[in-house]
Amino acid sequence: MTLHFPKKYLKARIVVLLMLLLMSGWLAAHEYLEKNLLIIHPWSDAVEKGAPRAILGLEIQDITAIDRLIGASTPVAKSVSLVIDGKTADAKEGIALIPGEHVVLGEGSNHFVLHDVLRDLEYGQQYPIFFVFEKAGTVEVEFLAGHH
Ligand SMILES: [Cu+2]
Repeated sequence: MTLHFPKKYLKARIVVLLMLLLMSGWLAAHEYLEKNLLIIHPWSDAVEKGAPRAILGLEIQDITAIDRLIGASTPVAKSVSLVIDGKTADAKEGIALIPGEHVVLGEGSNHFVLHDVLRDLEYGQQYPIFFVFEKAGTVEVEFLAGHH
């Protein structure tokens, strides 16, 4: 492979690469370790106050005991529902958490929906959310608006 970039851009390219590395480290740090699972990077759509809905996703990893994610609530939305297989789920149904599995919730798969958003969810800002697990109980974390 031959690089055709003039030398004067080399420094700028290195700076950009270092910045990307730092940013990825910072984003990876948005995790919450609970006793039997790791909650990774909860996020939502960035929407304005009054939006009827915003999708909310997260990942769950390092599951060491069978559990079930059965709901969520947040002070920034009137209600939160869980969508499983494209349908609003019964709270008891929830999402099974099996040891060794890596669960990804988000657009195009199972996810949460915030209904009637009560304030602007600004890109890059974090807001509180309570996830409810059958065994782990209620866990308060923060989700990031606008970053998927
Ligand atoms: Cu994150």
